[in-house]
Amino acid sequence: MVTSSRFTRRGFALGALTLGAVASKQEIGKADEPQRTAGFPQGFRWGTATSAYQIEGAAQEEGRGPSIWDTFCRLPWKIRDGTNGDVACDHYHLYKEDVALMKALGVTTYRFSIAWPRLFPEGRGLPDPKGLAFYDRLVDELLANGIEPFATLYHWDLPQVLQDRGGWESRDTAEAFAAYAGFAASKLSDRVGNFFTMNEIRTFIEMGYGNGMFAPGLALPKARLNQARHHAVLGHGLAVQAVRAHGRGGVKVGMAENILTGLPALETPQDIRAAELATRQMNAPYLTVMLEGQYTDAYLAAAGVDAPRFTTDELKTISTPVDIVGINVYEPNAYVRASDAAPGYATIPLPRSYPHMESRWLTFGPGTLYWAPRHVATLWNVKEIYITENGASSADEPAADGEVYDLDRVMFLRYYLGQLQRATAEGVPVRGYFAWSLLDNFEWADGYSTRFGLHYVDYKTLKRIPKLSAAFYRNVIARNALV
Ligand code: GCO
Repeated sequence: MVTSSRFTRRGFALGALTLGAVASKQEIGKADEPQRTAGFPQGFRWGTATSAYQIEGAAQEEGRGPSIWDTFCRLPWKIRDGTNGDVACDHYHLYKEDVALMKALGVTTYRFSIAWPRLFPEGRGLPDPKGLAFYDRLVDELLANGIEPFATLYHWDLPQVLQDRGGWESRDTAEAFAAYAGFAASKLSDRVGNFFTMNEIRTFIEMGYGNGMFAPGLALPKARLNQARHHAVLGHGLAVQAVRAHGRGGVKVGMAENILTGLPALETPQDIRAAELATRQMNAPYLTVMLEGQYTDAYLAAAGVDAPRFTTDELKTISTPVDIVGINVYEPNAYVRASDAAPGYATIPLPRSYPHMESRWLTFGPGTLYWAPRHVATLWNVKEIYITENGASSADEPAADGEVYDLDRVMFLRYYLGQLQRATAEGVPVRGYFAWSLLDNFEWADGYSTRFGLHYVDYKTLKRIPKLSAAFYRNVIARNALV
């Protein structure tokens, strides 16, 4: 039920693409006619997203402790190109330049992550003031440029010392995470108004503890895997409470989760209901338990004797009400049709010819960016949704003139954003969108071989080059609309 391979981790969509404005035959070619636009709500937040290990570099600097990714990258055959995040984009030193790139794009928000091992090299105990100082500088630079910071507290860089004591298999890790989260909120929430606890619990658990493709590289038996899932969502709930207890009044907090999205094969009421049911089940140990406070019966029945051990109190903690729900939206995960047989839906297979982006797992499904937030609003009555990540990999290379013409990424963004526009026009409460990513960066087990940036990074010189997609995105932001 829960997919764990990188290729299927996130599906496909052939749904009607309503781009708001489609030129009729007679209109085509009349260049002097005013352009039609498909607008976004006033005050819609446009941003970009990154994460600490993927861009910062400076891995040994200023007291930072090692994380599980530092360790994992040194194991043979784990990273496709044998690289690691020691230098990455060197954002730690070049952050001012990167904020200038954001300013040139015109974004009003930026989602970054804080490296837990910079603040607590030992995972817990005494914080390292030097680690915090970097985020102080970054936040101040963002604010000085009129960019609102959104901070993610955990984007997979667990302090190695905590992994040595069991990592997410241990309940203590959830407690340590909450202590760190409370500390970070106490120091930064005077300037950072929105916190995401964890990025994609599904991915770091399924890939890190389920199939071993990500740090810490474990492939646990089912019962232990289910327990690790449970401790991670528990850590989220404890951290929500800690951010509220130690942050300034009014601070907003939620999760940034990798939702698995079911798309209706046809947009009939029956298939739409089936897609909702499928989405609720596919997210049972993650978003569903975090937003409902219970594991679904189907999840527990499928887990059987391997089900996680939990208490009612823990379920309450896990589902501590959140202010914001962030969803990372990439590929469609299942196309579903209504079915009379339990569970009320049937998944239909993708045709072999179905298109994908440079990453094979990233099948092209613009409708995902409509259905994912719509399901979140319908299933769980969420009032403030953010698209915390959306973007595409492309085989980028500078052309002879030095420019990077990422036409496939431009196409991806145009069609996906068209579907997001459809959602907002229908009243789905999406408040903002963070493009993944500002820069090409360390793409986990793919190393630097896969590029997701709006800006090309030449890893020899660390020079950043805005791609065609950056110009496309800048226009969308400037007009708050798709043209
Ligand atoms: C993830 C992370 C990002 C990735 C991005 C592209 O979902 O894996 O949040 O760190 O780089 O999603 O794969």
